[in-house]
Amino acid sequence: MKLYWSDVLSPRKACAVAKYLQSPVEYAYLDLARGEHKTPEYLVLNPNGKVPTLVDGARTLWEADAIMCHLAARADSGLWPQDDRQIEVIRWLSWDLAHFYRSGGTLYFEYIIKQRFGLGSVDPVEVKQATDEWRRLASVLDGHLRDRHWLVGGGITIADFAVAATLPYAQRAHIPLDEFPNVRRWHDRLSELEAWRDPFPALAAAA
Ligand SMILES: N[C@@H](CCC(=O)N[C@@H](CS)C(=O)NCC(=O)O)C(=O)O
Repeated sequence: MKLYWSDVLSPRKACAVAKYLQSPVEYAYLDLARGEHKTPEYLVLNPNGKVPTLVDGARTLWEADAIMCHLAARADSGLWPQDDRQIEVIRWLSWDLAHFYRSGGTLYFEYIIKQRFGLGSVDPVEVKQATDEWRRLASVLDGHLRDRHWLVGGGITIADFAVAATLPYAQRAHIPLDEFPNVRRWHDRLSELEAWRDPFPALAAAA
């Protein structure tokens, strides 16, 4: 398997799961600043021109959540449960992509990506909107995690890897994580995993 990645948000999910599962992956770094994700060769694999992308034999997959599912299914891992919990996992993946990841991702973009790639200054209107929305969503998550260790069932699943994706950047992206103690504790628990703390192969400094 070959995993095309860069040291940014969406590939972080795929890299973390690949490291956690010790998946037999060959890593291919793409330098976004040099447009390596927009070359004709790469666009054949991923016509969106985005990272990550996984190639596993005849199968080419893009979308980080689908890649996490594939890696977990291939390893026969409970990260992608094969019973009724799967529906709960999909619920959290959907909630995340439609809502939570968007507001956290906006703050990540405003405070980290803009500066890193020279894309201009922080937009206070975007920041205010995203921060308000993030707080509203985080209170839903905080309530769910009040008496739970993980999002679904009794063990870690890809839902945890997905929903937490922006949280390692909380401080630098001005995400008010500390206001939500159950979310904070859950993320601290996740951060006990080396694969979560340090998901990227050695090469580039994480953004
Ligand atoms: N929904 C996609 C999002 C992929 C995505 O937006 N990746 C960003 C990095 S986090 C990217 O490749 N940005 C470069 C660009 O859009 O030019 C996924 O989860 O894989």
